[in-house]
Amino acid sequence: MTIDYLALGEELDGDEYLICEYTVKSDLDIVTAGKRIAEEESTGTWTRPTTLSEDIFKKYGAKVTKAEGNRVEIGYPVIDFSGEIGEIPQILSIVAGNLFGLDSLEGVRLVDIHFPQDIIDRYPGPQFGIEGLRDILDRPDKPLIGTIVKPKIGLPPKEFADYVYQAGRGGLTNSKDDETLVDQDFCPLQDRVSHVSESLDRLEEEGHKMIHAHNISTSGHRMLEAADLALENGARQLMVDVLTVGFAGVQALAEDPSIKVPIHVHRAMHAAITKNPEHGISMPVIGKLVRLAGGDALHIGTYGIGKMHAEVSEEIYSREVITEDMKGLDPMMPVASGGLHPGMIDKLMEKSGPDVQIQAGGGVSGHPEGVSSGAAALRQAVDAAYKGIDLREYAKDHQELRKALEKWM
Ligand code: CAP
Ligand code: MG
Repeated sequence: MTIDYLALGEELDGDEYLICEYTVKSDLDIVTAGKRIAEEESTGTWTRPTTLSEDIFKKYGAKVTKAEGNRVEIGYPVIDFSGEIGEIPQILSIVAGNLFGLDSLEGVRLVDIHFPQDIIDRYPGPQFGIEGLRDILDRPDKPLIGTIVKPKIGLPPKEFADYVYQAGRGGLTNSKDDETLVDQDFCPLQDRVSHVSESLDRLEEEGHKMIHAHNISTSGHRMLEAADLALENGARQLMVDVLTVGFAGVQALAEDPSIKVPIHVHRAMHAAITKNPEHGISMPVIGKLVRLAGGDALHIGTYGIGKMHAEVSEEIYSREVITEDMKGLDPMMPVASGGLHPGMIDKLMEKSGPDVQIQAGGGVSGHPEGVSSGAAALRQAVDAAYKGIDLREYAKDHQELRKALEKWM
């Protein structure tokens, strides 16, 4: 048997192979480019090792099963991901490793990944997900409505917690720390959590359920300590920036038996690897990995409506891959956030559907009448869109929404 990574047209067993789809930009022909990736990421290197036996290749070598246009499909034997210790970091070192740096490939983008059941079964998946969040908030079918406390940094704990209380008074179900706030001197985590917990308790006494996600993004062992500290002080939800703490960081929290609250997953830094259409990793791939690792809610964009760059078809696919059946993993709550204000909510919900956590930071805190009215305006916009009522029509007898539309439309 010769050692050849090409297996064009071969139908691989999805339980025996982890299958990846890449797009490639290269002077090499697409078949050769596919072989280079399969070789580099399994049993080969730039030259054939004399130590590579046919037996090793047969057992562990990757296979190029499709190579057409600018797209290749590569199957990696599931045994290449065996063992207890490697987990997601080791998966990524294969499917998203050296290949990105190969000089012969000007651009490579990992656009999709299909996990065998054997791999999926090793991961915690969402501990709460869509259903769990809805149960906690007693909100069976409408979108969750959230805000990000603004300014991103600078508010001391008491004022920060008052923002949360005002947002709850306006009817929001969720709030969160911004991705850049963790434990800075002006708003230490412990103080922030205990003050916010008082606000949430007060809202609950007034009959309103709301949760707030506290950002505990830090180094591995410190993150578990930070989680303990937050939970001891009344945190109802934790948040991490997955690209800065790593998928393994999300998994560590999801697998910690002492953590019995949902994990909100922000994606700060994602655009460094998702934005370039010719190189990097797609957001749907990141979404599948976060779902495996155990995130409960994940930012996936605003379908081109808010302030962030969007490939709408890819964002729709992101929503699909984190909510549809994934061999026994619960669905994750898609989070739509970034540059949103109440006047955009009807168009957003046309794309998102009702299983969404809609968030606005500036779109709440920038309301002319302040946070509570900004929150009420966002809630009113969601109510109107959910009932299929035109926002301007609804605004006629909802003055907070009217003021928001006057300012931003
Ligand atoms: C939104 C936000 C979020 C973005 C991240 C911000 O604030 O808090 O981090 O949603 O983008 O800092 O920009 P605004 P994405 O509502 O004031 O824009 O969700 O695309 O990852
Ligand atoms: Mg933010």
